[in-house]
Amino acid sequence: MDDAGRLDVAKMDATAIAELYALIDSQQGFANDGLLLELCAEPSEADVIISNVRMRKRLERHLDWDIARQKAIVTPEWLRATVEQQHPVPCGEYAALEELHDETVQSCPACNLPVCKCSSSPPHAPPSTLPPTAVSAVGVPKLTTSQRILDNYKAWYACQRASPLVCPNQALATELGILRTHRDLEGKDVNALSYDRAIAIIKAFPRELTPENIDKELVQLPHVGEKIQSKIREFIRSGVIEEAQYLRRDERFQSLKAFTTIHGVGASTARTLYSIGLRTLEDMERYYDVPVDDYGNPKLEEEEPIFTPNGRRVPRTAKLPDLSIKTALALRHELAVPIPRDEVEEMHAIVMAELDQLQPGCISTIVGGHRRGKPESNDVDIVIGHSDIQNGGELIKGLCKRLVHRLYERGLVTHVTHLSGFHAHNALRTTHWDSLEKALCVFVLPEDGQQKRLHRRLDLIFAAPEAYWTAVVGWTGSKMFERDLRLWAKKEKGMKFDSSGMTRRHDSQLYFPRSEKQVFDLLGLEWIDPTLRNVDV
Ligand code: 8GT
Ligand code: MN
Repeated sequence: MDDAGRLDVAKMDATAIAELYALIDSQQGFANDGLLLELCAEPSEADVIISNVRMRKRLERHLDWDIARQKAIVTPEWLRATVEQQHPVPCGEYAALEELHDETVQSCPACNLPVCKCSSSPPHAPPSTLPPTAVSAVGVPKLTTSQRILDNYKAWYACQRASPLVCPNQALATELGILRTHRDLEGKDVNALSYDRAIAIIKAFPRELTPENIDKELVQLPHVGEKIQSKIREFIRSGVIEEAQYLRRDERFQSLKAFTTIHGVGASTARTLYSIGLRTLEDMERYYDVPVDDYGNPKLEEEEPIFTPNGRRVPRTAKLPDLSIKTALALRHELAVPIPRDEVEEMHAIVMAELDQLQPGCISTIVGGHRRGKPESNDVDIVIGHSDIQNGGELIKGLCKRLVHRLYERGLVTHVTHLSGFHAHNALRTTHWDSLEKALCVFVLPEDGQQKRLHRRLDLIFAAPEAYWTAVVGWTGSKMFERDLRLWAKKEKGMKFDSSGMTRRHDSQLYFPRSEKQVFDLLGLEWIDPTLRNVDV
């Protein structure tokens, strides 16, 4: 929060700033009517600047006048009204400086929206042609991860450390990851977890480990026992871990690893398949009786779409096909292709446009690896909620199923594996699997000219308003970040945390966080940016 002084809005106190954060946070990923509020660190990048300063002289202490004249400069009331109405309100009435009233009107994003709020959008407009307009607000500093967190790499819990996507010792982390996967595939869970914890420490370690510094550095780090220390030393000395090199060539390791790439196949199923003699994914295709095309490639047992004479697809009425192991095998070549960021966003836009036709007012956040900054994802995870805090729970009950059926009718979803209804957050549950409405789907974008689109995995998670931000935190990951978050909540705070909610253990009181930041606040944790939650390899 170092730039607080620079931008702030001298007259705003901490509570006011916190409120603005929460307001903006509560709208993250809110793309209805083209509204997308986003904080930005540089006033020059903002469309809207929020300020309590009413005089030119004072504003100039914080902001270059030439920049100020190109922006809409409004009071915090503008943000409150915008969030309340879920639509950018005209800035003129909220101009912070009388002197800049006209400039503020000119730069007002409400007057520059692609679709006027007053007219409803045409029912068949292709969703991707209407990208949300970004409305940025400045004057409140962007949430930043503090230096204290960046320096905190020796902390016990992963949710107290900053873990970048690629760390200075990434090759070491990857090599340890092979050993971790091996322990996991062989059912040695405790051992695998030791590797997970050591890898997590390496991911947060801020400097390159070298033969010169290794002795001094290693002994100070938690979670790195002697056995793993010796593997790390071996890597730093020689550039490889011999056991990992051996495993890469080992037939059993290769087979088990290949089997578990198929959705629905865990380590123990993989071991069973190996024990009955299967070695390759082709063996597995034969075993699961996957049909093949004329060239011997696996193919889907898919019904042909039916079209009316004027080219409209006839809705399918049959029961939605299950995302079975057999289906995942038939689609394995497509599902193995990583999804670039822009395609993730395209899928999100299409899903939300369809959802808007079923239930207006929904909010959403793309979570998972995408949110942590991965350039490519293995699947797309979207948390969906409703902006109506009072009635949102009722409004989205059953919506997951309805959305998936609609997507299926449009040919956008081909398979789905898991639909579950809401259960109340259950504080006594011992496992971490949550109880929101979820659908794990296979999704395929409409054909783009001649280019056929690939089948993709899509996870939709519907959360009631009180569980929206815990779901966002819970599904942003990475896995070990989540694991330590639950452990921290339990051991250090006497709380139960999972994606479906947050309760105090002694009296089961349920909390209702209004933003992601509030989830951290309630857990007594400092903010960590999603891009610094890459605790796993
Ligand atoms: P990737 O999809 O590119 O491989 O990377 P990812 O997005 O990090 O992995 P993911 O397997 O899609 O998981 C995303 C996050 O959701 C992870 O942090 C994981 O812990 C979490 N997660 C599941 N399944 C479930 C679940 O059923 N409940 C909850 N609460 N979290 C889950 O993967
Ligand atoms: Mn994912």
